[in-house]
Amino acid sequence: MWKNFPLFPERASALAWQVDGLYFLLVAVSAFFTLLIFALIFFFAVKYRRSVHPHPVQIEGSLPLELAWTLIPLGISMVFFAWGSLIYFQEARPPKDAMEVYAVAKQWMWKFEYEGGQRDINQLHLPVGRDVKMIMSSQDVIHSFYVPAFRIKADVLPGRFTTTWFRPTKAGTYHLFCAEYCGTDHSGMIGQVIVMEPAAYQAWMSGGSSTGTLAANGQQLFQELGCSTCHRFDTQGRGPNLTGVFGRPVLLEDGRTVVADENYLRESILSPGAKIVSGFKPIMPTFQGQVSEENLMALVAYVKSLAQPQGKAAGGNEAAAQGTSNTQ
Ligand code: HEC
Ligand SMILES: [Cu+2]
Repeated sequence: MWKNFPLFPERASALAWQVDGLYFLLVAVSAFFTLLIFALIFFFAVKYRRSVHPHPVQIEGSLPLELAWTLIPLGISMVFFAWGSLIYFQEARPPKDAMEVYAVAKQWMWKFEYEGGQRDINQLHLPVGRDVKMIMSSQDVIHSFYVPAFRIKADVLPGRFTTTWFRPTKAGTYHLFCAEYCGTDHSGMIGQVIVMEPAAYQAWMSGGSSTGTLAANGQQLFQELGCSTCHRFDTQGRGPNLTGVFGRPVLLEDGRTVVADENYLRESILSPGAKIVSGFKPIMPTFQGQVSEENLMALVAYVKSLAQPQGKAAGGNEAAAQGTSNTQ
């Protein structure tokens, strides 16, 4: 029945049920009050019809009534608020050990890059049961990453990273839409999310042509663009040592402290003058216009890998390692 009459998209992520639960509650409460109001209108229209009550009495002021219609809606909306925030906070905070996929949106396609360096266009391959963190940005206008089966939608903006995460729970192929009107072929900006069993996923991953992990590509760019002349790992260079920077608080020259997240790294590379690290001079040149979105993501992945214990730094092969250790 659901196949021919798809009122609801399939539920294929860990969070899908919670989103639907809240949605059903909203619909149920709205339906209840709509019916109640219509029933009461009808009831009072009959009860106080003119032939029985020719001269209605005006009633003014009633504390119990005022309290009732203030407190009951307040209580109900607080339930929505609390439940909604609970889901929102879960959705806004990716788990630490999530696998990461970088996405670049542009008119009118989706480009994906995995930690292992494999690339995909308009297709996103994922293993079932793993937490996935999407790190996304746009090359031109605002787009929006929307996978109905995961109950996930996140805007993708030019000039900064936005993130979202989910855990696919069911193998299958799901729709990916752009949910922000972005020009002539907006409606054609569609793709597929292909969720595979772990073994099939491993096979797919190792079959794809890859030119080294994302972090390794970033490391190469780090040399080519001359970052390494200032950011050294052996001695103190003209720029800070980037080991362990990611995820840590950074003290700035103006006394503020900011956490070095993906957007901080992005800004450090494109507008180095925006936040100067305490103890350093603003001598870093801007790389705005010199690095593509993809290269920027590789650089960010590389700097992030410097903050992780060895092994993860080598790239996205820890999934493969897990896969083999399970079979031993
Ligand atoms: C001319 C020397 C120089 C070059 C070249 C350079 N940087 Fe920097 N970088 C600095 C200095 C100095 C700072 C600290 C002052 C500041 O925040 O601007 C810095 C800060 C940073 C930070 C913030 C570090 C922290 O501890 O918070 C990052 C990330 C960074 N650079 C990445 C890069 C990347 C990636 C490249 C190459 C694309 C690069 N830098 C090229 C000198 C340089
Ligand atoms: Cu779009």
